[in-house]
Amino acid sequence: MERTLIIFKPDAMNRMLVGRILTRFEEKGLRLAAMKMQRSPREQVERHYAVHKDRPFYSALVEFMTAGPVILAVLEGPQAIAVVRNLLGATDGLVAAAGTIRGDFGLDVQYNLVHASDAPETASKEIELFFKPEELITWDRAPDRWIVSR
Ligand code: IDP
Ligand code: MG
Repeated sequence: MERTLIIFKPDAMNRMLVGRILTRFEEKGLRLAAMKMQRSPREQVERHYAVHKDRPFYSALVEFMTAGPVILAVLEGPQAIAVVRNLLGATDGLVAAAGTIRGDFGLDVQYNLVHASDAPETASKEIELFFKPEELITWDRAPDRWIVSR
């Protein structure tokens, strides 16, 4: 089992796509371990995207991610990090494959709807940045025995 952090970005919130996108994750079989809505403090967004601080799009990205409330969630499942990245598709909605979330719902490289962790080390750092340990919930979900056989 792996956990990954996802953020419904302000464009997904304002375009009222959160429910439809969350449904994709649920339909895949991924299980929520945490979820909350917040206005992200600028400093937290800057830490989250620190790896991009020298890129030309960094300040616009921080502006975007603080332009309105977001929904944060932790999803879990086998290889959840790669599974969720595959569901999202390429960063740029213009080139993301049809059938992926970004490919189906977006046309933009910045406004690409959802963030998802890209590796185990970043996932645990990001979960720690946005959630307190007691906000993470381990639970038995009724259909799980029909979703994962191993
Ligand atoms: P990812 O979200 O697919 O991992 P990253 O390369 O890590 O993509 O970039 C982080 C975020 O920065 C993207 O999700 C997107 O919102 C924004 N971004 C990435 N590349 C560009 C760009 O070339 N122009 C404007 N914004 C960008
Ligand atoms: Mg990234």
